[in-house]
Amino acid sequence: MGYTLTEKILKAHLVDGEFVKGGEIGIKIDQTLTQDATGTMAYLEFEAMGVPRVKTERSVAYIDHNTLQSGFENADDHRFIGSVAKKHGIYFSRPGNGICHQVHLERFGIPGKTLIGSDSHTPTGGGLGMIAIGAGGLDVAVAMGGGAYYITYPKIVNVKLTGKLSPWVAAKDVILEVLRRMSVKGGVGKVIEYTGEGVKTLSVPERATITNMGAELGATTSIFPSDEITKKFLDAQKRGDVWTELSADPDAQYDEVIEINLSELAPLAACPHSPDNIKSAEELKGMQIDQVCIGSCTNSSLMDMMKVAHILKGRTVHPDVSLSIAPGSKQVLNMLAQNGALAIMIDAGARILESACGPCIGMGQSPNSNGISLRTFNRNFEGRSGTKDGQIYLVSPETAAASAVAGVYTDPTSLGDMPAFEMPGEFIINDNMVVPPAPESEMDKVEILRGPNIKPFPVTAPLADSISAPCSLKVGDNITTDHIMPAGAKILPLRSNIPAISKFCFTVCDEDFPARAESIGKSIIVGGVNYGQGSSREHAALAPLHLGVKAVLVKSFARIHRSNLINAGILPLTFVNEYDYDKISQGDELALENVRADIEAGKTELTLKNKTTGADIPVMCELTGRTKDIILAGGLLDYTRESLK
Ligand code: MIC
Ligand code: SF4
Repeated sequence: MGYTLTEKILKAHLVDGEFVKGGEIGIKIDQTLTQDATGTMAYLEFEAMGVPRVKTERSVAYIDHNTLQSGFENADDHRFIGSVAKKHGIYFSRPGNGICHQVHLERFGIPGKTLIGSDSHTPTGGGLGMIAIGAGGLDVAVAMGGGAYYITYPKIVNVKLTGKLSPWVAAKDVILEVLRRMSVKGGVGKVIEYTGEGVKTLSVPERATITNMGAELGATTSIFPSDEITKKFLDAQKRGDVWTELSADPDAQYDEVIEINLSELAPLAACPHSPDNIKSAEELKGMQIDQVCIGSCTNSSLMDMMKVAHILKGRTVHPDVSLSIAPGSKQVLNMLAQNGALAIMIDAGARILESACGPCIGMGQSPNSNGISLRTFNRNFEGRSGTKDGQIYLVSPETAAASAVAGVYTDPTSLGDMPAFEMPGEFIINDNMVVPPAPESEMDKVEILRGPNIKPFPVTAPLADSISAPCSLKVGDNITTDHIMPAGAKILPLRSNIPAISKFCFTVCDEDFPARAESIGKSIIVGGVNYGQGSSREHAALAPLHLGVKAVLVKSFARIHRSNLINAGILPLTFVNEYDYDKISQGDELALENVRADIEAGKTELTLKNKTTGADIPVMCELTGRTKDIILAGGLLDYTRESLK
């Protein structure tokens, strides 16, 4: 029996465990990336581990999220990350160089390699044929130190592409179609592997749009084969030497198969407030809009921008619409400047933003009250834009540009003939904004520059013998990390200060939660299905940790958030019977007697007592050998420190 591409790469990197579906495996990590909003914490953790130089083939620290410097905090973080990078052997992509995933695809990604990044959209690298996975900062710190990265051995879903996209239908519409079919939790525990004749019709940046937004399926990652088109892209980046041909064996076995005929797709949009709330252009056309934002790690490649410029050429942004455009990298922006496309955008009235995440993470450009905003981004969770009642629709760059001009949601296929957009044979290469690390012989001379906002990692403690604590918060289904630990221009500067950022924890759902949890001291959170979907931010675990949360009991978890809870030493529990969710109310006194001894003994089904109602509730605590030890030690940092002793 042949192998899937995922299996081939995982097999070549396997350092622990066996290939049993649902079992835990450890893989060697070749490359890591961090961004600044998760990076400060990741590097504090790396420092705490005491490893002098990174042991990966390539580690890159990007500055792209916290680029609005409305106080000293973000600038201090940039400086801290730059100095840590220089000392410990990490390449430093300076602010202005672009969004981590776009730049990594252009300049560093290599087919067949493994990459983990402290950002959930790291799977963008799957567009080049990498196994690229989003992870918490601590996991990235461990990988930089040479440790393996652990995942559940995934189910592998084959998305077979046939046909060819029609004019003005985009790669974004492909992933929106996959989201329509699979939902935001349909990918949990799975890798999505794209195959079929249709693959050959998609460029690397188009493939990367699809693997990028595979994060919204909850998938571990997504991957495309590495073929002649990959070679062409790498050649144009003057990196053809790193290319290897990679694909699944013809007789590879998949756990699930989904077929998509690209020729049959039409433009789609994800409606508020979930990336799987899909409607067709037909249903939305004519809807009045207030804002259009083009950019983000999903849709900011040169070809995306060239299509936008073509649509804007000789036109003016509608008077009722504000259009902003953030090209994904310095390379893209530079090429747009040199080929004249930037002038076309400026002429049309677009507000050009720096190459960074920007509005995607609420760093500016929040829409007006109740404003309707079309965005080429990947997430439209409630409040993420910075406007609580903002109505965010996720669309392709083609739909975004056509609508910006018309002032209403517009089906781009109404634009008529589409010219052939050819990727350049050579991109402009200038890596002058990537600072290489100091040589090892000089690392001692590098001073680490810490600002006053950078506070140490929160205090952890080994798992207690028993937990007796009230339910401080009960929430529903599909709680995102943007609910747990909101982002945006006001809160993001506090990413290196856990006590300060904790004051905003869960405030989207309940403004009183932080004060209540802190005054209770120890507590348990209860939630529904797919709890913690979205971002990799470990702050969504570290803030609850700071506020005294000892366990989170839900119907089901999203992958990265569950790992982050374990890494923070917070017990992840699931209901054995989902209907028991109704047997707990906020404020109920809950108890897990002898929980430490039970977990030590390898028990996976525990009994949670609701002392207020008297109900005994069976709960699952599925921890494997390693995750069990992490929880017992009080988190990954303590566990790693112990194992390094
Ligand atoms: C996001 O898109 O939600 C972010 C901001 O990039 C996060 C990381 C973070 O919260 O810092 C992610 O996707 O992991
Ligand atoms: Fe940045 Fe948005 Fe991409 Fe997250 S999803 S990395 S905030 S551009």
